[in-house]
Amino acid sequence: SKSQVSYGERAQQHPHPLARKLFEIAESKKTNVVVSADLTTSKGLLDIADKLGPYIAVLKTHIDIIDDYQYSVVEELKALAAKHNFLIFEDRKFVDIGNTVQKQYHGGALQISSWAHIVNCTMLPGEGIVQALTQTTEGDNFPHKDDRALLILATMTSKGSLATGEYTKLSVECARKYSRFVIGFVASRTLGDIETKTAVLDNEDFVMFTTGVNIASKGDKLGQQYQTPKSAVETGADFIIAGRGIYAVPDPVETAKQYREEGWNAYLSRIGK
Ligand code: 6AU
Repeated sequence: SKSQVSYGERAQQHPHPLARKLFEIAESKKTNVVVSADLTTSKGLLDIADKLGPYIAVLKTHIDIIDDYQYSVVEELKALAAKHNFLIFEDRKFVDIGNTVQKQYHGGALQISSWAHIVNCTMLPGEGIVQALTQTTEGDNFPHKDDRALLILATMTSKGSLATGEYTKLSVECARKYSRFVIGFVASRTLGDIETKTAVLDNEDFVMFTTGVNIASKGDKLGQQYQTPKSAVETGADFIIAGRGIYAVPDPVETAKQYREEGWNAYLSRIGK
């Protein structure tokens, strides 16, 4: 895997333009933090995006949990992403037949493909979901092709998850087959060795996003399971996703800086610096 290679080098080598941009952001801002901004009001979301913007590489949204959602919210979010140089990841977890996910991604109430750089999907429906999402970014009338990418949810952090074994194996196979749109995974362990027994090939560069990251807690009452930024990066995370550990504490800015430092130091020791 590419886990011993620096973000700067991966920025130069990666075949996908959005992955290159992501690694450039990480390198220049010295951060591998993704804040999961699971706030339920527009104001809450935009405030956190503006305050934490300087310390994060990616802002992750669940746009459908915003009580007072209007399209202007994502326009403001886009402006903040430009101001602070971060990417937007809508954590939509598409999970349906190809025909349905195309409509959910491109049009509808949320217009996700018009503003989210990154989206994710699960492999439960089989290969067709990845094929369908990939296909619609390749049409002539889609203007954002180089600026959009997909992550496959290859394992889950919740207790008793069934995203293991054959499910995870298919995630890796589809990431390979559709690498023109899929840049990596949301997953919690090094996929190649542990889950699939299929070693990730040397020339591949799957970007690994690891969630369930929290410095102060081991889990919640609903089955979420946490590890620290350090252990996530040590076991293969390129980007660490933290939600409540950052936005739901008294001082989110100081805490974001702390996650950034821990995540960055673990990255530096991983690449031998
Ligand atoms: O740090 P938390 O527990 O407050 O938030 C974790 C965030 C939530 C979840 O919807 C999401 O990460 N998540 C995901 C993602 C990112 O796809 C996968 C998973 O297995 N576990 C998980 O918590 O927004």
